Amino acid sequence: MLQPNILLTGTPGVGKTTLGKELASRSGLKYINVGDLAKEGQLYDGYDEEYDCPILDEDRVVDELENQMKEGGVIVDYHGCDFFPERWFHIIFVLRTDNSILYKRLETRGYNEKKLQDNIQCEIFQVLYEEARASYNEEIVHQLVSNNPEDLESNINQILKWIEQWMKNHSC
Ligand code: DAT
Repeated sequence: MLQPNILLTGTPGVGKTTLGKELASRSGLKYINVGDLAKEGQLYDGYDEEYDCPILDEDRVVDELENQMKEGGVIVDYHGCDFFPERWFHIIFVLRTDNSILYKRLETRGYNEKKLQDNIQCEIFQVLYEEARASYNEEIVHQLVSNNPEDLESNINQILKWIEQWMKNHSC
C-alpha cells in the first residue's frame, strides 16, 4: 500500500464533503462519500420512520469498499464510523463546528426543526468524536475545527503535509 486511507467524520454539516473533495483534488487520493455510494447502490436495510431516512446496510457498504480500501489512497466521508473495519484507516479526522455556525448551515439545507435539534445535540455531545475514539486507536483520532474558510485551508494543508510524511515513511 503506497498511499494512506483517511476517514473524515463528524456531524452532518461540519464540512466533510467540502474538505474531502478539495483534499482529493490536491492530493490525488480518491474521495468516497458513503452516503452517495449507498444511494447509488441502494445499500439500504429498511427505513427509519422516526428520522425519516433509509437505514444503511453497513455490511454491504463494507463489502463494496473492501477492495479499494485494500489498495489504499482513499478518503472516506461519513457521519459514523463504528462499522468500518479498524484496519482500514491510518488516520481519522473528526470535524467540529461551533453550534451557531452549524445551525445556520443546516437551516440553509432546509432541515426541519427536529432534525436540526438532533444534529446540534449530536455536535454538543461530541457523539462522533466519542464514537471514533471508541472504535479506533485514540492516537490516530484527531479533531479539526471547521468554522470558516481559513480553517478549511489550514485543515487541507495540515492533512496534505501528513499524507506527504506518511508516503515518505512508507516508500521502499
Ligand atoms: P458535511 O459533508 O459534513 O455534511 P458539507 O461539506 O456539505 O458538510 O458542508 C456544509 C456547508 O458548509 C456547505 O454549504 C459548505 C459549508 N462549509 C463547509 N466547510 C466550511 C468551512 N470550513 N467554512 C465555511 N463554510 C464551510
